[in-house]
Amino acid sequence: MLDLEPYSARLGGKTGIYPYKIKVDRYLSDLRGYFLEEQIVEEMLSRNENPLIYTVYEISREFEGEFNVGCTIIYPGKIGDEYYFTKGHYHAKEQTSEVYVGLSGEGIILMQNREGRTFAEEIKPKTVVYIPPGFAHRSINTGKTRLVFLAIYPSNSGHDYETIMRTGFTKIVVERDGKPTLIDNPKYRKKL
Ligand code: S6P
Ligand code: ZN
Repeated sequence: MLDLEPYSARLGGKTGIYPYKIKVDRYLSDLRGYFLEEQIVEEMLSRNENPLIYTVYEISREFEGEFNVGCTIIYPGKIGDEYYFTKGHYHAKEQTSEVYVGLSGEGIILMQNREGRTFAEEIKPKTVVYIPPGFAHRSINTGKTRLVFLAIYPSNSGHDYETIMRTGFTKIVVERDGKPTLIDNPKYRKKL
């Protein structure tokens, strides 16, 4: 039996969780090719405008059977009409699921499986979103403040970013008449 030790961490504050082990910042330049309006992204980057889109603070674990706990903070903002979002990924180990817990702000979790079956759930404080095995997931900040949520998932899940980078999600979330609206993604490509 492994001799592991319990820990506790505090939620809230600037980092969303503290203490944490790993911090990952994702800037606009890391999301090249992800937004619908690619030309806006390229113009911004050519002006050396490279906003921070989201940060993940994580307590990762080593062994199978353990859970990673990560806190994601997506900053408010849009590229054109499209709200800031995370890259989105499948878990490399398809059988693994994940639980998100909303801490502050408001947003949407987009989920889709490899057949293109798509779901969208709201994420906000006091909301839990369950992501079943086999579903890619992306989080979108549709509010005017930071969207902060906790993710709890098996330490051996792994991440497949490549598929979503290539196909995109079937839906995107844009502002229409001042409200977040789900529309078909004109750039979605069915996996070959
Ligand atoms: C990990 C979990 C989250 C995301 C985070 C950033 O399985 O789903 O911690 O890593 O929200 O999203 P992404 O798509 O850049 O990993
Ligand atoms: Zn995940």
